[in-house]
Amino acid sequence: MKKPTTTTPIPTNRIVTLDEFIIRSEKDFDYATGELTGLLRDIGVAAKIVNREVNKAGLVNITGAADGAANTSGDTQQKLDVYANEKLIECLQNSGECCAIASEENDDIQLIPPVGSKKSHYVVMFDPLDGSSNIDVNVSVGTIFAIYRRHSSADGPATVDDFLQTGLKQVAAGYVLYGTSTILVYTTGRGVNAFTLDPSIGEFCLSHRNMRIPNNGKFYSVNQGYYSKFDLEMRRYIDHCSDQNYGLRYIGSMVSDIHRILIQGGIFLYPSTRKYPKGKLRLLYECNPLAFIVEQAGGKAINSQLRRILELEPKELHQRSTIVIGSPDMVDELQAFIERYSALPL
Ligand code: AHM
Ligand code: MG
Repeated sequence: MKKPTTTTPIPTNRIVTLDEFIIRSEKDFDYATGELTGLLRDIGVAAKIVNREVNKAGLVNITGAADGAANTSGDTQQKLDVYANEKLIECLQNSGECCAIASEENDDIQLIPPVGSKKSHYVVMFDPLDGSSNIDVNVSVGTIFAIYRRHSSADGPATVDDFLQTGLKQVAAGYVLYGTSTILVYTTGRGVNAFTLDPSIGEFCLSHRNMRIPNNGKFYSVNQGYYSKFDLEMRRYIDHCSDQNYGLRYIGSMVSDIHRILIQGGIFLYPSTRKYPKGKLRLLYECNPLAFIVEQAGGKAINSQLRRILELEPKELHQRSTIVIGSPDMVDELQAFIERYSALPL
């Protein structure tokens, strides 16, 4: 829970590492027991380990599909998906700051054994390597995470219900983009800050303070190959983007597309298709954390029925959702197309 007013002065005249930033921000939280701080640090460590392996992909035998593996959504698991999943779980286990995790790569929640007498109040959800079909061709991938305070008593084991909370209940969310540089972006509901990994010192250093998404942009981001499978309102909006000479940018790795939109403005859509009538992206692992970050930066995120992503009630761990996310004016513009052309009652 956040205190209403506190702001923590963060130095502007010298390097601020992720650890220092997290510790300085800790007193903004009522509970401030250090649990959340510890969790964010654990995730930072896991990100460095995954980054090291992603950078070596191609040199060591870690590209390609994992042997016979498919995740619960039926997607082929890459070796690096499995590696990143294991490393995140390992790092979160070490400190005992989290009592359970749910991963896009696992069917069910996984309980984390307590460390000593520590009682943890947090659960963590993540997509360990988003856009992993891009690894073999050296295109950016990312890790996405969301942290929630559990509903259930800290005296017993966590339950699935601890994970089935609306995105509004997120205590923190973030992503790590393994791109031309590696950058960790996160929010605890007090704005969005980004930390670029300086490989020479092995530290994430504050590089983008209080990120604000531009109100408008010149790029739209959608898999236009599915154009004929989209509903009329989406096709009309895409036609409109083309009429307006908006540029099309689609990396196939949502973290990368969202990162560009955070910095340059724009809109990202993944509407329903015949293959994915409810949308492809997962509400808990992808849509909610990215919606929290984008909203914190001044953007908007809704589904194709014009419902705010963060207010959707999850019914199951691997639930999918349609999504429209990005610069506020562009999301409003698309909303007008949905209101005008949708055949479904809104
Ligand atoms: P993944 O979590 O299995 O990697 O799938 C999610 C990814 C997103 O990063 C990306 O935006 C989307 O799937 C691309 O899907 P498509 O190839 O259907 O456009
Ligand atoms: Mg993903």
